[in-house]
Amino acid sequence: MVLNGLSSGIQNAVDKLRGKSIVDKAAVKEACKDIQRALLRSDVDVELVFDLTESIKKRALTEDPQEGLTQKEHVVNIVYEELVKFLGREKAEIPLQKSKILLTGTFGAGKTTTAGKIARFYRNRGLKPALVACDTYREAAYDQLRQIGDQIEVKVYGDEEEEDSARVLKDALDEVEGEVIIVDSSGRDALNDDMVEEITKLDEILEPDERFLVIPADMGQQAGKQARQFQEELNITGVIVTKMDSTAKGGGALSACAATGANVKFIGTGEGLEDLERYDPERFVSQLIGYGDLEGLLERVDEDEAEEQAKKIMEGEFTLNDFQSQMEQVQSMGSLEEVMGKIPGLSKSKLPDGIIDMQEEKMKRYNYIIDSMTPEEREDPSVINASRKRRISEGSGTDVEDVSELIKLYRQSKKAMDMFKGQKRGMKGNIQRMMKGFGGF
Ligand SMILES: Nc1nc2c(ncn2[C@@H]2O[C@H](COP(=O)(O)OP(=O)(O)O)[C@@H](O)[C@H]2O)c(=O)[nH]1
Ligand SMILES: [Mg+2]
Repeated sequence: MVLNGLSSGIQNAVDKLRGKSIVDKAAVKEACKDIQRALLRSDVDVELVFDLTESIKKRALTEDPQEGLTQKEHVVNIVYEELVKFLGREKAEIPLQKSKILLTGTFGAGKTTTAGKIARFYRNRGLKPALVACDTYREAAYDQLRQIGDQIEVKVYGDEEEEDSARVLKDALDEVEGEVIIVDSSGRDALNDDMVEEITKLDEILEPDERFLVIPADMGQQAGKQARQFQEELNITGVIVTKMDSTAKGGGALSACAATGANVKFIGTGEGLEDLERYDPERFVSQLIGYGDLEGLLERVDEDEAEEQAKKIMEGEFTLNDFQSQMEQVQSMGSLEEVMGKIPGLSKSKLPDGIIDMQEEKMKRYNYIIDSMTPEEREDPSVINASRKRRISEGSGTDVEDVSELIKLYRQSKKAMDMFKGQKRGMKGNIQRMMKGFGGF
């Protein structure tokens, strides 16, 4: 799981709180102790930890519960709100428009991998990305980026032979075709004069919209110091914290960045190019507390339609019509994988591979196929026999295999939905309502 030790520690604290019959001063204190322990283990700065638990204590013991909340819900809600503030407050804005992005960071931070992840992120949202390999420092850096580009079918510009990264960038810009230009650069052990000089040169040539500092989460609270330093020297516009999956120190890195005012834009959650999430503290804390983040997910879809769909899923009528409108919503929200990963109980491992790789092209084809079906077939795909399949494939200009593939994918999704349905109730609403649904307050 992405959040490692921090998640289980915080979840524990909240679960314990939830299990109490009354939440009094002693219970609040105990919860604060548990939260302190979890955060300190995650390498969060001691002073920050104490400030946080002080605020929680103070609010929990002095504020009256909002209308409609029990004392217990009230306290859990305060924990939630304070943690959100602590970990960054605002959801990262990533405008989907033409832009130029320069990546910087120390050796091994994850720049090159992240360059590919960002390219994939934009590609999946319908913008054409281009990658530029400006790491002329490390052996085979160009090859590494080119292989990444191949995986996601994004063109990589660069010159294996050229040693001057400024030259590489200039040449690339002369011929580059793409709406989002992502420039990878070379790192050093630390931000030294040599590196500042090189990045500054690239910066002048590129005139980027974003300068992202890539920081590995295993730096823990040291990430704050590094973010400040890069901020001062290179005027970074955002931070990407990588390797959230492979260290217990993610909480330290995120809270330290938040404390220095550095904007965390994305987090890296694995070695795969799909392992990138836009950073959203509310969603992140919902996950920490263990309630998934349906809220973050649903906020991006049409509310009424989402509710209607949620109801249908809960009632067990997940038809191809629902599948189709979900595909549409998903296309407007981000990759399906990203979306599914946010639904509690529907972790990646339970998802059929076909879903994860579903690309826009395929989605389009699937849409044509569903459009070519009769209303009866859409409501109940089990009536689709071989001759109907042929008719549908002809009508939609696709192959019979495509039709079979879609039906299979639909069945798998339905199964996943049924599983989800069995687990949880309550798809919509604010955190308090969500917690009611999940926790049995
Ligand atoms: N587990 C994990 N590994 C990552 C992540 N991002 C990058 N890596 C790995 O970190 C190593 C260094 O990454 P690279 O992109 O070459 O770093 P660079 O030197 O900054 O360009 C590689 O082995 C990557 O696979 C992440 O989010 N999670
Ligand atoms: Mg690199």
